[in-house]
Amino acid sequence: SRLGVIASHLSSAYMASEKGAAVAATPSDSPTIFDKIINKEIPATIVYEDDKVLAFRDIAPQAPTHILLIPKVKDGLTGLSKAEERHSVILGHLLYTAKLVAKQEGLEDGFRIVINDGPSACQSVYHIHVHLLGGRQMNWPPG
Ligand code: TR5
Repeated sequence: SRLGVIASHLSSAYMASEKGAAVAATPSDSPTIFDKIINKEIPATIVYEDDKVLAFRDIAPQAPTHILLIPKVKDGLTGLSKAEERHSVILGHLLYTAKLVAKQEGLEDGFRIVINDGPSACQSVYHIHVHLLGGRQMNWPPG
């Protein structure tokens, strides 16, 4: 089942975090749950797709609109901290796509982009992803 897939992934890759509800994972370049979403092995609500990026709704939304944008080919980009100059094009494409999806979602009044990197930021999936959040007033500073 979908929940079973998620649960087995959680038990193998996740650990409890001192920040309570948030979970962090051990950094690794192993395949992640996002590869299964890219390969359509597990379902996701895809809102945008092209040959390079996939955008789908976060399973645990933190705002009325909460979408993740990921590169279809990870190419070592477990997180932004692993970026090399060759990744500049895909990184730009992810951000430009986030703008397109924000418009598609009707976020005319604003939106927030988040990239969590590493344990201190509570990154939980080591396949780089851009969070697109909107549909409510976002607060600052973030948690
Ligand atoms: O914490 P970071 O920044 O690494 O963000 C990872 C995000 O992936 C979290 O917001 C999770 O809620 C989200 N996530 C995790 C799973 C998942 C998902 N979004 C959509 N579908 C998902 N599936 C099927 N399984 C997950 N384990």
